[in-house]
Amino acid sequence: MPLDQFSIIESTLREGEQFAAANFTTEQKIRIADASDEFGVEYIELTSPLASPKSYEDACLIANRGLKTKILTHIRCHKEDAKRALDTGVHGIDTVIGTSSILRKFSHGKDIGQIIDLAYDVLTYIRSQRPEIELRFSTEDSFRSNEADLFRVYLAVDNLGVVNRVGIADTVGVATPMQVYRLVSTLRRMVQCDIEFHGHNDSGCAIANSYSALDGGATHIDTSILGIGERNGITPLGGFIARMYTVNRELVRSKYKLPLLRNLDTMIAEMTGVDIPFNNYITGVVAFTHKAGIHAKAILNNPETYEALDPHDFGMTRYISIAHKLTGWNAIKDRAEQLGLDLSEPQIKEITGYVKALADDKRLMLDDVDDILRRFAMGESLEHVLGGT
Ligand code: HCA
Ligand code: CU
Repeated sequence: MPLDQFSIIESTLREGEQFAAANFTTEQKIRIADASDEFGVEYIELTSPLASPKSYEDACLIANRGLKTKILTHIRCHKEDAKRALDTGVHGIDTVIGTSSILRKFSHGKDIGQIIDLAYDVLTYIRSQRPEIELRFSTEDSFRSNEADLFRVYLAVDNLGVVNRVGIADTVGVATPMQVYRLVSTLRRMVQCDIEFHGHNDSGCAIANSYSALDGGATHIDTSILGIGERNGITPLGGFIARMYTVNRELVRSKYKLPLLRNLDTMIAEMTGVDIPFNNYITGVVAFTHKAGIHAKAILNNPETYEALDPHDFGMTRYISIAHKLTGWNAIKDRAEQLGLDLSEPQIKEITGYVKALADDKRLMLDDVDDILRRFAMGESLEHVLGGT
C-alpha cells in the first residue's frame, strides 16, 4: 500500500535552486546532499547539467559521491539534454514536458502527438544507453492540461515499457486534494509503472495534495527543505514528514533520522539568508509551545492530549508558556517545582490569580513569573511584591 511505501525525492538541489534567494556553491551543494542522505531521503534531485558548466560538474561530483540515496537529475524531454545527463553518471533521470495548452503554445509549441513522439525518442534512447538507470517521465502543468490529453500521453509512455514512473506536476499550485486524488487514482488503474507527485504551494495545498496523491496510489513525492522553490515553493520536507508521521509514526521514525530535520532547516535558512518561519512544521519556534491553562494542565498530565507529534522524536523540547493571562495554576505549580520552590496549592492559586491580573496590564516574561514565585516563597506578600517591582 503506497501510504506505507512512499519514497521522498528531495529536490532542494533542483526545485530549491529555483528559489529566488538560493545560489548554492559547490561546497554547499555537497553539504546539502550529504545531510539529506544522512537524514535518509530515498532520492536527491539535481538541477539539469545543461543549466550551467558548474551544474554539470557538480552533478558529476554528487552522483559519484557514493551516497546511499539515489541521485537524479532533471531535464527537458530532449535528446541533447539526455546525452548530457547520462554523462554525469547519475542513477536516474527525470524528464519533463509541458502538456497544458498554455505551455504547449507559449513554451515549446508542440501538440500532443508530437509530445508522444518526442517522449518515445528520448525515453527509448536513454533506456538503450543505460538499462539500469531509473527513468521518469513527467507532464508539466498537469492540472491545467486536458485530462484526455494527459491520459493519452501517460498511456503511450507506460506502454513503451521503459520508464520506472510517470510524474504529475501541479506546476502553478492550483490543484485541490480531491482533484489530486481523482487524477492519481484514475492513473493508478491505467498504468503499470510508479507514480510521482510534484506540488507547488501557491494556494497552500502542497502538503495535503502530496498526501492525497499517496492516498490515490502515488509512490514518490517531491519535497524541498523549507519548501523552497520557484515562487513560494513546493511541499516542504518537514511538513510532509509531519503529515506522514501522524499517519504512521513507526514507519516514519524507522525510515528517517528525524532529529536531523532541524539541522536541515537551519542549514537551508542560513544558506539562503531567510528565517525559519515562526509557525514552521516541527522546527518553528512555537511548534511545541503550549499556552492556555487548560492545555498546559492536560499536557502536564499526558502530552498526547494536545500533541500529535512527539517533540522528542525530532530532538525538540516542549515548552509551556506561563507568563500571560491565560495561564493556569497547574502550569504555575509545575514551574515552581522546576525552580525547587516549596509552595502550597492555595499559595500557587493565589500567585496564579496575581499573574493573570498583572498580565492584563502589562507584558510579562518568564523571568517576571519566576521572580514573583521566588519572592513569594521567601515570604514576601503579594502587595509587597507588587509594590517592590
Ligand atoms: C518547473 C518544472 C517543474 C517540474 C516538475 C516535475 C514543475 O520548474 O516548472 O518535473 O515533475 O513544477 O512543473 O518543477
Ligand atoms: Cu516545480
